[in-house]
Amino acid sequence: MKAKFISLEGGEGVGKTTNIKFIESLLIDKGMQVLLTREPGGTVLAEKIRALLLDKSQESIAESTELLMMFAARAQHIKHVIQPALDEGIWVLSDRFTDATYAYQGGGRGMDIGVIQWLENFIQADLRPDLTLLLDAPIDIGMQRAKNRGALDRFESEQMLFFTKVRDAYLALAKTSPARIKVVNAGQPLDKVQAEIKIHLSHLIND
Ligand code: T5A
Repeated sequence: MKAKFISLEGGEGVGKTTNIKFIESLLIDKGMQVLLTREPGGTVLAEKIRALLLDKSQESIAESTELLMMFAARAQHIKHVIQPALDEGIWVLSDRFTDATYAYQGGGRGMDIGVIQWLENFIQADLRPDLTLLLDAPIDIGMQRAKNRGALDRFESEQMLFFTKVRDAYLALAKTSPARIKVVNAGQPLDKVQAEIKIHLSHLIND
């Protein structure tokens, strides 16, 4: 079977990191070779860009700078990690990908969607995830989980209105791409979240 590219998306603290490990173990049980990665990040240079993006102690980052840094990190990630893995038959699981740019920079920051689409086509050509699991939960649940985990980064320190726009943008994306983006109710206990994830994965594997 051709290797597939799966991304996990959602707001802060909804459980992407927790569930990506669950997905990895499900796929390994099915005999797939799996690469776990994340955005922004995934290569040495892209992880340096991530550290700059999440650091709130430096000069304020202009919105256009933030957008270009996301795509600069993504270009490295695709060239050095994602595409080579897929070419070798390795399934790729990414904790966030370009839907996060549409949700955070497009929805949250209000940046021009046309510019994001242009950058997506320029950087990715026709590379898109085969399946995107959008973990959706009320914002206060995710933020409480993130707070319990420790100090908040530059994005997590945004105001409620920002996260509302991000969540709305994600749900709008899911409506426009229902075949690729599957919404999972991440406000439930973990076993129920994982039961939903398992159903979506089995459809992908059996396709
Ligand atoms: N960004 C990223 C952009 O603005 N544009 C982009 O293009 C991209 C790619 C990256 C930041 O960059 C921004 C968005 C982000 O702000 P990140 O680390 O990927 O940051 O994102 P975070 O949302 O900050 O990731 P977190 O690690 O905080 O959250 P997760 O991974 O969603 O949550 P997780 O799995 O760590 O879980 C949080 C806690 O909740 C518990 C877990 O055990 C953990 O303690 N938990 C549950 N508890 C109860 N019930 C459940 N169902 C639970 N699921 C998890």
